[in-house]
Amino acid sequence: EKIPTWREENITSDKEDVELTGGGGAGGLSDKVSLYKGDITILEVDAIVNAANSSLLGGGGVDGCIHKAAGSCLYEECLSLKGCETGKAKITCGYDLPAKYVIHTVGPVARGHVGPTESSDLASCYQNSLRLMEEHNLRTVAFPCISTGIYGFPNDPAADIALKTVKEWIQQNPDKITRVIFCVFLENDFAIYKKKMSDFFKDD
Ligand code: AR6
Repeated sequence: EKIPTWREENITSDKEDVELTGGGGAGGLSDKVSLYKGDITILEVDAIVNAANSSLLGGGGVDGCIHKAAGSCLYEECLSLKGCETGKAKITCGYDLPAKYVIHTVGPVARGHVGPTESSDLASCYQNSLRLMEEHNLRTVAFPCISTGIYGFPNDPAADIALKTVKEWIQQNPDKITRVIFCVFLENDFAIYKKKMSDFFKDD
């Protein structure tokens, strides 16, 4: 039987820790990534990433869900950050969330268009979020599909950028981050990631 090179984790909020073991990679690339479909706000990880806007003061989509679940202290801390540029990232506490921290990143407003600027800004969101993980010695992180909702980045190329950027980061920084969860919310993204992940994270 073929050993899967990625895993779908059924993570529930009543677990003390997100227990993510097993698989055939023996410390390989595929042991560090998971695909999870559902609400990012229930994940008990070191940090969840928020697809925010440049004000960092909340909005709709995943941003609205995160602020609602974290409570008003998150808004207060975000006020003190004085916004964030596209492609950059800033970190706050997680407050009422099970996640310890929230990394707020601002994806490009694509409105269906994928040009070099949109693509490099989206890659920067993932890179700068991972950089903050390292700076704060955080090991487990969950990413939503940044920019693919209200900001209109087409889902398929966005997944390619997310997977490629995370893969390169893990290859270049193999020791620190132990788990990256790709948190998809829509069936369409689940299908896209499921198909692509087995290619991107093959263990040789
Ligand atoms: N958990 C995980 N993913 C979610 C959740 C959730 N609870 N809710 C939605 N998604 P979007 P953007 C998915 O629009 O395109 C906000 O107003 C959603 O299905 O949240 O970067 C901000 O304040 C989609 O796959 O973010 C900004 O103004 C993905 O999260 C703007 O939207 C991202 O969709 C940012 O737009």
